[in-house]
Amino acid sequence: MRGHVLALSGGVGGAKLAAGLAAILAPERLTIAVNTGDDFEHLGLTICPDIDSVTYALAGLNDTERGWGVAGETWQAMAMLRDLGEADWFNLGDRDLGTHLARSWRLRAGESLSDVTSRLTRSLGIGPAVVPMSDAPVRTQVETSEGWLDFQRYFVAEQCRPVAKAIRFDGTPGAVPSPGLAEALARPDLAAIVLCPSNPFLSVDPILAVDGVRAALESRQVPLVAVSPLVGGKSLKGPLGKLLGELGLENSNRAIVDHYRGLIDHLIIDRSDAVDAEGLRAASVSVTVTGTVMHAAEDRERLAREALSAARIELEGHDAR
Ligand code: FO1
Repeated sequence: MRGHVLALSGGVGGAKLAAGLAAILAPERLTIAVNTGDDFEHLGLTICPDIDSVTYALAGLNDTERGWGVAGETWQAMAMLRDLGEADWFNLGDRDLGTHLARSWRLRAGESLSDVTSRLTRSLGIGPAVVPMSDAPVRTQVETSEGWLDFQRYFVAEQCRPVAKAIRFDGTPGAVPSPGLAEALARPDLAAIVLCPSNPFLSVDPILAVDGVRAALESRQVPLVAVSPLVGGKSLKGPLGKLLGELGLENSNRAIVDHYRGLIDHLIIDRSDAVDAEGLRAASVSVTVTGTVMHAAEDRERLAREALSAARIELEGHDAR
């Protein structure tokens, strides 16, 4: 099948698959809608970590070792901030700061997050539409033994150490999909939806919490393929394994499928979790077992091809570059 592909993504792992999809699909065939629940205001700037992870990955600027930010980054501004006695728990690289400055002043001048994101991604030569899940602020918060923490406090300042009891997305209900996400969901030529390998609870659930998105996915007429973020029952980066335990769920793909019940048709899982496949098929989800760890561009593109093939999407002559 030809047609348009909508990818839903968080940061890091999701951004890698998004980059793989962008490498093999013609730009006009792909919309990447990104979680903004991790966004926050810091030092007067609006930081959108997942949008930036996707943007840097698609522009080939991302730091693959660290998993976030720009490769070859320098930290002079951070050193100055520290000397000035300002908050230094959230690391802002010099080049990355340029992104936050460009975004923040334009938001303050009245542009929407969609407009700003489009401007930034086009300036960096990115072809596919990268859109926020919503232009309205949605803020993920985690309830811990220390009370409700804003996402970056929990994730970066506390390094996910406090035990998580519950998660909420402040601003929902009430946040409507961004124009780009709404348009992609309503496209007559929408042919597939891909859930990138992002944390279901922290990165995908905020997208599903945006008004109408879960309902749109539930009533979809096209295949929805998810790539599991688990590798050997754990996430490569981030707190998914820990979180599953704290929420009383098992560390396996069964928990992912149960969480996405009614939403996904197909789950791509890593070879190291092959033992999960039979149980997933019994739960009426079709399964691909393959290598899901994306070290290099070839891995990202191969996994993207497998996701599209599971969704019965054909590549066309002008797709693969
Ligand atoms: N993650 C960290 O663990 N420590 C940091 O200091 C940090 C800074 C940072 C700055 C800009 C940016 O776009 C992302 C940054 N991240 C940092 C990642 C961020 O916390 C993301 O929300 C997570 O990667 C989850 O997707």
